[in-house]
Amino acid sequence: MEKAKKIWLDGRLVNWEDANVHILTHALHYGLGVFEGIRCYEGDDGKSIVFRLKEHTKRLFESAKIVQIEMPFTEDEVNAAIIETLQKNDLKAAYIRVIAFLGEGSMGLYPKDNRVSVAVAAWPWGAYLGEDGMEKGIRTKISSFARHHINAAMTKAKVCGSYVNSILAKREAVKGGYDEAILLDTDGYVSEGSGENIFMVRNGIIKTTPITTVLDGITRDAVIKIARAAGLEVVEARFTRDELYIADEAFFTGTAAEITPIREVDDRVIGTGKPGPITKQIQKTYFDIICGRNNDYNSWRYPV
Ligand code: PPE
Repeated sequence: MEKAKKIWLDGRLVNWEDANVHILTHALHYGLGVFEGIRCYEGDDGKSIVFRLKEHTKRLFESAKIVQIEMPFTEDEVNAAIIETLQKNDLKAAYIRVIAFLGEGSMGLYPKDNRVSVAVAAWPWGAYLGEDGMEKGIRTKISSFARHHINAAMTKAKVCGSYVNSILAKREAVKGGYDEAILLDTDGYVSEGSGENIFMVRNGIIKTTPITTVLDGITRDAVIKIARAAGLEVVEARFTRDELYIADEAFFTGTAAEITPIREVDDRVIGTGKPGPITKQIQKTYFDIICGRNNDYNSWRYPV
């Protein structure tokens, strides 16, 4: 990974190498931390913007609320820290990682006096599933690992520890020769990718998983709004793996993955095996908005 110069840690910028924590950091042992992944883009005018910054910070605080982490900063302070981190690192385009976690103090499952630390790091990160995947689509496999049950892990919260499930699924898929995993929920319906929401298109209708078992993705929300504004029908409904097999198009959405077409599921070719027209249309609008070529959603572009 490409490093930047500074990382914001608990209120000040420190050198990348000095942004360290103690080995008894509570979150390292038990996973109690919440995070966000956000992207900063350089627009066609050469100015940088953060995509839906406030929505991401809001979700970070909602994640913290769900798992009862008391945030030592306000949303405005976190937003300012993100902008400062981008500016001081001279980053025009970057992936931003914000994390709030339980630090050292007591050990065990009843943390009392542990300090909550907050950090913001940013670094250049290209196409998450490869440039080729973004253009031609990726090959996916239904995972043998189920997505967390809604009462086992809190699926609306982006909790560090929950991502062990994602890593198991992703490793299994990649080891099997695929690009990404698709996880089913505990009732057996399609839920999401290891780090992406999923959409399918069949007979002109776009379908995505209801937010019940999945992360309430900010890219997912953007795609729903873009599609509906273009007059396309979007349904939030459960669907099965075999409905996905016979879809005309399918794609993943996420901050890291952006809009990545899916060209195969379990060795079944989706549609023509190439990104379909609706996927391409939404992908184009998404990047036009980000680059400032489409001004319909200017509130999504937070200036750096
Ligand atoms: N589901 C999961 C499980 C998930 O982790 C993400 C984001 C999404 C859906 C899409 O949400 P949104 O980014 O708001 O559209 N995954 C983040 C972490 C990826 C990683 O490898 O780390 C991301 O995309 O930043």
